[in-house]
Amino acid sequence: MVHASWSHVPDFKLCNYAIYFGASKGHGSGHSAMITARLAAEAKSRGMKLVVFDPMCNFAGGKATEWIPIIPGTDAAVVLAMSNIIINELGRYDAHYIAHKTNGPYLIGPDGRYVREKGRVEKPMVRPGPFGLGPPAEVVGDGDDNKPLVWDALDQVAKVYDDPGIKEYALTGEYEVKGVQCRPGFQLLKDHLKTYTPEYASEVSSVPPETISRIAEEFSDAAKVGSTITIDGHELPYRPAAAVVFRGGQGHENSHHTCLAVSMFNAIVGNCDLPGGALGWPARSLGYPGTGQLKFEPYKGVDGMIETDYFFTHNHGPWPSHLPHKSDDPSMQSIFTLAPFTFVYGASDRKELWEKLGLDHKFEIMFSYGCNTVMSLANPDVTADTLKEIPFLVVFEIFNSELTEGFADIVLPDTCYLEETSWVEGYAFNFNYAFGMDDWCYHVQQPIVEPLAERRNINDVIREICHRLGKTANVNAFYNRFCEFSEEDKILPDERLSQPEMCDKVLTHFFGQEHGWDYFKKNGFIRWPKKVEEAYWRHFIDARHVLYLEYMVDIGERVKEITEEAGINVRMEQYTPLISWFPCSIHQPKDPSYDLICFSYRDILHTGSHSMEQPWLDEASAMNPYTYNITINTDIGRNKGLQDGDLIEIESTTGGKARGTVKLMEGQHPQTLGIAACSGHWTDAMPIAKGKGTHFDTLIACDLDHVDPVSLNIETAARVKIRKVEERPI
Ligand SMILES: Nc1nc2c(c(=O)[nH]1)N[C@H]1C(S)=C(S)[C@@H](COP(=O)(O)OP(=O)(O)OC[C@H]3O[C@@H](n4cnc5c(=O)[nH]c(N)nc54)[C@H](O)[C@@H]3O)O[C@H]1N2
Ligand SMILES: Nc1nc2c(c(=O)[nH]1)N[C@H]1C(S)=C(S)[C@@H](COP(=O)(O)OP(=O)(O)OC[C@H]3O[C@@H](n4cnc5c(=O)[nH]c(N)nc54)[C@H](O)[C@@H]3O)O[C@H]1N2
Ligand SMILES: [Mo]
Repeated sequence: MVHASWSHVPDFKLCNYAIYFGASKGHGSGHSAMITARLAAEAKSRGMKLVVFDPMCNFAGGKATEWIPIIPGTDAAVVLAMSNIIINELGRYDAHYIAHKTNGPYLIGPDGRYVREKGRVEKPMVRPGPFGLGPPAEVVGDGDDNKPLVWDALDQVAKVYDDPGIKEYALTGEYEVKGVQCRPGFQLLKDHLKTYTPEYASEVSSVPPETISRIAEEFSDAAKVGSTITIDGHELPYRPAAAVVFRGGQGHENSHHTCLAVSMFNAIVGNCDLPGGALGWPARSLGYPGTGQLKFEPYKGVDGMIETDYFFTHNHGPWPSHLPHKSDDPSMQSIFTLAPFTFVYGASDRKELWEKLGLDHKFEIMFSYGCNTVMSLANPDVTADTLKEIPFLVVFEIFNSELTEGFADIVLPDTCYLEETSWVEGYAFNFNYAFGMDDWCYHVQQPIVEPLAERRNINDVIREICHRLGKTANVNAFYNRFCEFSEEDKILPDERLSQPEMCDKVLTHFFGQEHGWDYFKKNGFIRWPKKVEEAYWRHFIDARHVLYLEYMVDIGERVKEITEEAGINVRMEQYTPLISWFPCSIHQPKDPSYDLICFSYRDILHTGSHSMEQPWLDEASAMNPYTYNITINTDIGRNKGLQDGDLIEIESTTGGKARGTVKLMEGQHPQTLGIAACSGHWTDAMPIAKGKGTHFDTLIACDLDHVDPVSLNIETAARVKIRKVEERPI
């Protein structure tokens, strides 16, 4: 929606002031962990100031110039208060960026919608179905024949937003257009932000008001709004300050608004995908110079908003999003069209939801590849309930796990990365490419040992299954489309390519005849310089992102209609176009004896839940005080009569119970408990990992009441109480 990417990072090479809201990028976790570790270390030694809002002072906070403890799930309140200070008190925002790169200047009528050239058209436009799947769907926005209007402050007249004759976009004020009173979205936002005083944000987040004001001022100073930098002959805006958010800040019932609050905060200083600012993972490639292949870029879509075909699949679909409609889709994503994923299949209330929607859904088969759903999703009792109902479950794994032992009908031993031949690892997500001006690089995987025992690569197995089903032509058609093979390069319908043959085909297509599988086998990777137009694409591409969430009006109306009719209770207040902070269930316990908020964070030693069985990492984990222990603020712990090594039981408001040992910690927010990684394995198949650490996910729920009602992101923190116990196992 903003960066045409999965996530964002500071432009480490040029940034002088970075703020993290629950992210650990550059400290051994987060995405592209090794690229960011190198760049973050260089930035720190160059003098970049790093301010980390985090409930604990561990990997991110411990490396920060300044650690600011915060109550989980309250980041947006702080961000909005800082935005208020920058816009309304300091008046130091980047008016040019807001006018040209966001929908801030679009005129908003009394109904909350854009004021358009031809007024409101009742019949929405139709575009391909969500994610290119399913039948065509109605889309928010009216398309090219009925554009939103802006006000030209010099000509004193309304024009369509992309009229080449616009002299000066009005960002503030009130106007009358075609008899309608309207104001630019930015003016509405500016007024709305006034309710976010530092005192209010402080009450919510526990961050002192003077800290909020100071950081806002430092950030807007550091951003040097108005300054420019020349790179490779191009003069670009220079904005050496960035704010980023990831799983910590975003994993709550107010996720959609929290992420967009951080993006708005960046937009205020005009720094997105520009030198020194907040960068998405590379979203624009002009193609490998020799062949022009591997080309992708964001472009101007409906109502001038950013769209991209590359990210995720070649069928992202339009932005703004599709309008909700009733369908027989049990994921409920035809209703919650702003949700990229669904929680429904593993939810404790799924049957109730389906019944209310008149759906009778049952899975017949599940294929699982590289996830341990029963460990890593939410309370295993709930997940197990879903899994038990699936008659046939096939798991591709490299170890036996809670999922294979408890639920799989067939376990297919997959190859591990040391046994694999693959071209796709260098492609996959844009995570594989370094951001900023660092070179492009494309790598492959090649086996360094023969697959052990009966291991077979999933690719071969899936293709074999498809072949036996008579679907080889479909598989080939998929690859032809995915790789964008030319007519003469297309895989023939009945052709069955081995993995090395496929590698050769794809690599020569991308990088030319001289760079086939043989070249990569010898060299491992290929690299080429990035262009300014790629690294800092925002300056070169005419496309906007949202500050005013106009899509919420139409989408909200429909969500309300559909869910009310079905008798499903959705917290509709989040369907507002004005970016806001909303309290979550963790902030409002019905029973005050649940006095702590328990959260989880990445341990740099571990990956997901599965590295817990690695003997070396187990040894290292036992030597550091965090991996296998539950952290609590020292004073609070002592007040509760606890000392290091004591056993406690944690009970959450949603009925989960877990046990583990305590580690008192000065650098921890007094109202919180921290649990590292995803530990607490219980299967006999993992004798090293079994019984070590605490299974955090037991404490979290998976149901409609504990998701963000817009993005369907589940609440990843829990409201809990603790008591001292004598015995360990649970
Ligand atoms: N080593 C390692 N690296 C990984 C992974 C791994 O398992 N191991 N997993 C990968 C994956 S799948 C992901 S999604 C990324 C995640 O990447 P990040 O989101 O960067 O990693 P986390 O450690 O989960 O970061 C969360 C931080 O937020 C803090 N936090 C928790 N709740 C809140 C809150 O409400 N507000 C604020 N301000 N802070 C909060 C935590 O203490 C922690 O410091 O990492 C990827 N990289
Ligand atoms: N407590 C806690 N829980 C969390 C999080 C957290 O921070 N804390 N973070 C959440 C997030 S952001 C994410 S993305 C999820 C991740 O959750 P999952 O994706 O479920 O990750 P894991 O639990 O590590 O399970 C990965 C499985 O893949 C297997 N595997 C590894 N390599 C291969 C391979 O090459 N081939 C095959 N076939 N299998 C392989 C491993 O053995 C392991 O069993 O966890 C979520 N849950
Ligand atoms: Mo993740």
